[in-house]
Amino acid sequence: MIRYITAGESHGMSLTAVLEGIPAGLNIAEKDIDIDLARRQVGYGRGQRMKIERDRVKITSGVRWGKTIGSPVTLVIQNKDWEKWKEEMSTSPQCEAVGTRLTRPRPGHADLAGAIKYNHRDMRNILERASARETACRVAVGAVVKCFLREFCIDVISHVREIGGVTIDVDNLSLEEIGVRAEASDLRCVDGDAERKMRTGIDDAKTRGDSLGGVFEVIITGAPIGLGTYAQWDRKLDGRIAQALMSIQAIKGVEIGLGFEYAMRSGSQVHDEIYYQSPVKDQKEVSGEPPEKEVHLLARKGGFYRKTNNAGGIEGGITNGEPIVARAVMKPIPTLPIPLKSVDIDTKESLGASVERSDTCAVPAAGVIGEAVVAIEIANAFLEKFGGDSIEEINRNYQAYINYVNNY
Ligand code: EPS
Repeated sequence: MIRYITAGESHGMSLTAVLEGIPAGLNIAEKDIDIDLARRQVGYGRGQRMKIERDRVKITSGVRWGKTIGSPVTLVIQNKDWEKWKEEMSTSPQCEAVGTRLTRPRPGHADLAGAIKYNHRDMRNILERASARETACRVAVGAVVKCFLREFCIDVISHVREIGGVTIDVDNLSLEEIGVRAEASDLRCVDGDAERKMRTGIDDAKTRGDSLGGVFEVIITGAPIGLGTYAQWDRKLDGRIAQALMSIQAIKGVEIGLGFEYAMRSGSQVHDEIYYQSPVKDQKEVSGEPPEKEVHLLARKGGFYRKTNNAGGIEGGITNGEPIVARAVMKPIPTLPIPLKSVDIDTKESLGASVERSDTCAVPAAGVIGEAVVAIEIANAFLEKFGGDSIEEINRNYQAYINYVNNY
């Protein structure tokens, strides 16, 4: 099983993730991770911080000569802005005298509840860790995990469906087209008209000193039938995906497949009917040669399939072989240039909340973070089923299963 923890404050020296359970023999390079770190940084509506940072990872353990060796992988991302925050964020008690305190909690942020919980009189102790900057670590972890999934032809894409009430209005795009269009748009939006309106909405919000939220969608292709299980509540894959997405800063709701729209339709209108087509037999399987990657693809070209995917690829907590589709809603960022009412925790006076530098809208970035956290859940379900200590061992287990499914 893959597990990881992250550490680091938004304006601290660096962010660190320690990742355990990545099998040996996976090709991994810092540049593979940097690509996703850069994708997390773009997005129309982001603030000044993203102009300061050029997030780059340093792998400091677990990889030798370009391959994982089975020991914990440590990923470190330096915060460039740290130079300006050296004293404010110093670990030394001497700097407390020159530091400033934040005493007006922002509605919608962890500030007040966190300060009371941890007995802090300075909101900075809360916001530095509650900040979405931590998600750079999760994207780095996710990038490693995506390399693992790609070994088995499992791919992850995301796109933005809605920002500030403007929703995309395009039907019948292939998954490939969704991926291509999302990457070409700085709002990660596949619909040009909606994108223009979203942009205007973000500009207006910025002018008003306000912020906007929205909805993104993560799609996983190539996952085989049978990941996750109905047998125990905490092993249901949809539940695990929901938890992972909900753990992203500012996420307030998650849907799988049709999601909340199920409430508006009857059973006969929503359940994905089952069809069958003989799987294409692979020559290598017949001849007993070690199968190659193409075999995974062949396995999905035939067998049981659906013409619709309202279930979002998961039934009873188990993948059914269709693409996995999960959506999440992000609330508007709580740091507002024109602040909402708050109370000073020292004087108990009613005053505007404290204002920190922030983004107007970070929904496109949240989509990239969504890719990472969902990828981690899929990889874990995959390892549960096909687990081994090296890529070769997992591949053998996986191939045996695919051959079995093809003959089912
Ligand atoms: C973020 C870094 C932060 C914010 C934002 C996301 O940088 P700073 O606080 O220095 O401007 O831009 O953080 C928040 C949304 C938040 O609530 O703190 C990042 O790297 O994604």
